[in-house]
Amino acid sequence: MAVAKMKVSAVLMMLTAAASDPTVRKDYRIGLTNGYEDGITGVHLRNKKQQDRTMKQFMAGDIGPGEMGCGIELMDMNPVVAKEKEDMYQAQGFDEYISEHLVSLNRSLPDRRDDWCKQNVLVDPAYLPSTSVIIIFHNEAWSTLIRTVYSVINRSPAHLLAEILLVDDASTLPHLGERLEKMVAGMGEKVRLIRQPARAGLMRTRMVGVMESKSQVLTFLDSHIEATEGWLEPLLERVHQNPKAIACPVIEEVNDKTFQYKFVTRDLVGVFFWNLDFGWTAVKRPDWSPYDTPVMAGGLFSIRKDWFAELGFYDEGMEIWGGEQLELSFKAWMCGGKIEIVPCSRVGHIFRTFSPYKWTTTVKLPEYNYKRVASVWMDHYQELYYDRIGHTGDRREQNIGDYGSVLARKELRESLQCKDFDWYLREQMPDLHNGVIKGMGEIRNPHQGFCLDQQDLEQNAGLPVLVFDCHGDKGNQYWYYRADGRITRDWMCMVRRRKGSKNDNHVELGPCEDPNLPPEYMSWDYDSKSGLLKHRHSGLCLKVTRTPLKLWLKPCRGEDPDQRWFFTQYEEEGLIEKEKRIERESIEAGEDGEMRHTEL
Ligand SMILES: [Mn+2]
Repeated sequence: MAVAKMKVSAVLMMLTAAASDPTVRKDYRIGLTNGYEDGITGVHLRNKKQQDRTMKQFMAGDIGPGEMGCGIELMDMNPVVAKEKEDMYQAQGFDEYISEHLVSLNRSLPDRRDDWCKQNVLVDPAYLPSTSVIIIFHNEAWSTLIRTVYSVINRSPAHLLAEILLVDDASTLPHLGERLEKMVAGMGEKVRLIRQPARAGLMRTRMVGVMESKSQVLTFLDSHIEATEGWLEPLLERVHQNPKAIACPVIEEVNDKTFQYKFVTRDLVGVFFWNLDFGWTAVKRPDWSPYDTPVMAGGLFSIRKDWFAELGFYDEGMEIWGGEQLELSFKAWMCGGKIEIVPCSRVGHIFRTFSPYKWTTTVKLPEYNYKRVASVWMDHYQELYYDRIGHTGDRREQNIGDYGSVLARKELRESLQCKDFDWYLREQMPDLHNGVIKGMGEIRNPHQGFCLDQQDLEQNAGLPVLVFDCHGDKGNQYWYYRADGRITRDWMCMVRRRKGSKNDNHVELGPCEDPNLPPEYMSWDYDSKSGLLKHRHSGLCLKVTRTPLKLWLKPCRGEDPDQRWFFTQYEEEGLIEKEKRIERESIEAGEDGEMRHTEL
């Protein structure tokens, strides 16, 4: 008896010892993280303090790692486990090891709603319509997929969640076979798994979900998200109030390395550039009320099914991924609807730094899809996109290439009697609309055969604008000259070297608007005859030298061949403005203006 008692107490001691330091595990030590920028306020600060407290609870051994959205870092790892972790990262594009082994599938998250949200409920949730949640996936990790589904079930009022449709786009990973079927079978009647026999891509796979759905309102989600408390009601309220609204939650970040749920503390709208890439830009909002966005990110939104049908659903002529959110955004606005960001609805999403997916398709993505969007919806402005692809100097048709038939999509647009793209730009993206483009393409000095060159990144502000041999591949040698005198890429402008700059070039990359500098400082006067490019503020002209290979601002000399610069395309009245004028004149001359959508 005495021996047995001793054994029991020894085991208890060991348990106590292990529990005394919750950061120590067999193969590593656990550290928690919850970093944010300084000066956050309001609910963001409140939620950060919650995360701080949760970290203390973890240290006390009261709670698991990752709770309340805390991030996790592993230290002093056993090298074998470290290798396994790295392999899992490479396979998924996020730290699946941490997700699988350390973060609960049911973890807690802060309530992200500002008090405003609770005081401004316009429709009693009892009277809101229910929704079908459609989640498509292809080779998603187990833990992130299940956590997605659990977060939706746990944080949606039961009467508003009609069903969750999991549509598998021909996954090949073993855990998504029978194991997933058993798991879903145990989730109750509301969760259904639908299989695609062959890889069909995002648009067609989502459409399978749409056709199978039973609710009037559809809600699309990615397969690696975490919904927070109260995420669904404000989305449904918006589509209930305006049947032609598309309502998007604020997409917060589930960090791909630590799985920290990170708060988005600024108000953002979705925008696009002439290469049709999507981006976010900050706006000032007085409160947490819904606000318009020109385009949406595309992964997460609610829409009424009848409105989606009227808009022709997705363009099923598109391949695999990319551009579908632009198409939906353009037509929603142009055909009488709207797109809104709903700050009271917050959903975390894992942003991958690379895509681990492989697909076989004969077309180049996302360009193939972008061309379909451009040709159907962008009227004259499609030329701005076409000019971004292919090779400088090649024929337009050769640069555009094939993008399938868009006849049915053009008929759809005609039948909906939509407004034109110029209206959309003016109303929704006035900066892009006002940024009349006079020159585009290379900025070439023919004497040296050099082109202006620099990578268009915000963090490149202060780097010299470079000159290299013209390569014709567009990219970093693709520029615009705007009617407001700016020489710009999509984000950044060429400006005179600013005070305190470290580069010894006379021109550098800088912001196109700088509250500390007069606009002339960022502006240039261009004479398309002489090729002189004169800095408006200093009156000096852009000059290149071969040795040293460098750009200067020098007194203007029309006879100096090293001061001559030419754009690949240039129109004094504006490139698109010229197209618009020609069309106007041909309509006035009695030609059939209705032809324009089908003729382009
Ligand atoms: Mn995603």
